[in-house]
Amino acid sequence: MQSVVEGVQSLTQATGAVVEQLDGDAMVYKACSGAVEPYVDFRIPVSGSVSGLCVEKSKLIYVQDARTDARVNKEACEKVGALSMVVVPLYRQGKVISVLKIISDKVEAFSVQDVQTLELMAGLLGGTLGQQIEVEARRLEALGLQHQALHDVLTGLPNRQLFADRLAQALHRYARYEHFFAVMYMDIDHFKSINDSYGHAVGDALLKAFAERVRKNIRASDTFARLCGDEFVIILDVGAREDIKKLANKIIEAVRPGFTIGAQTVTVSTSIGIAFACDPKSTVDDIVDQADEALYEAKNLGRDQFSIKMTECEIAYGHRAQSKSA
Ligand code: GH3
Ligand code: MG
Repeated sequence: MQSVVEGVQSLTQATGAVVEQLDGDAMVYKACSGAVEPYVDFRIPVSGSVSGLCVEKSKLIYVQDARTDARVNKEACEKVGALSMVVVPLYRQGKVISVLKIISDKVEAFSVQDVQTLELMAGLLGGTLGQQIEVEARRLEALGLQHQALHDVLTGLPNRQLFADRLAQALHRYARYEHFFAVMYMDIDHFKSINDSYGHAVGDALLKAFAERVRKNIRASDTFARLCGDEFVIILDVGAREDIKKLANKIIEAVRPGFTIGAQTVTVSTSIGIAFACDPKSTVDDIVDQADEALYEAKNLGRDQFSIKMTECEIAYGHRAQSKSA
């Protein structure tokens, strides 16, 4: 598509060219060159635009002076600097869902030859362009569906399935390269009472705000997921064991100040259980169970704190980290 708009611009007097696609009640700039290059994804309402009219009437439209032509969307023309334009329909299986348009920053810029060139290109390429647009739309739809399947709707974080996949990858890296990592399992303290006191909607808003606050305290390269309810996990690359303790404290402290939700200020704390990757033969479930056990301990110790799952490997790792930093 990009080479078509660039080609048609260079073969005519155009200062810019664009392929627009019908999307609901808007025409969307899908491929742009020259003066309109910065406007990919720009949307203009179908009604009151020349491109919309071109789709509706399935015929070429030549606007000689955008300032005085009642068919154009004046605001959009000013934005992209179009004073004259020619728009042709692109046919795909007998239907018009997209257009090819050339624009100029001068009035009456286009010759009969320009118009013929544009029609010729549209005739030759219309079907192919339409097909490309459909393929692209399907690809984006598939990506959207895939994203939906692997992310939590409320917070937008990776869900349990994506977390398990990332944890399995982390375990492979650990087994192969001794690439150390830890899992932090966190659960909001007494979250049920928030739902009970303020209602489920406030509970939902709190979960979102909680996730956002935690996210600000970790690296983009860490996997931060919501497992279910008020349970969240982080897979972290670990430098030194002390780093993990510092980070756990940082998160616990970041959560303590109240969250403003509508007219309410809601205060919560969180408990954290930490497990280190220790055994190359560990499974995803082993690590999660260990972090969950540590979380249980943090809850039993009075909440609002973290606990680390002590295993032989973890102790060995602690020594290793100490000797590294010594
Ligand atoms: P604890 O300190 O032991 O963690 O106590 P808790 O009250 O937080 O207990 P627990 O973690 O077991 O309870 C989580 C509650 O979260 C239970 C459920 O009603 C609520 N919940 C689960 N999913 C959602 C959700 O999507 N939105 C809201 N608002 N509440 C949820
Ligand atoms: Mg809880």
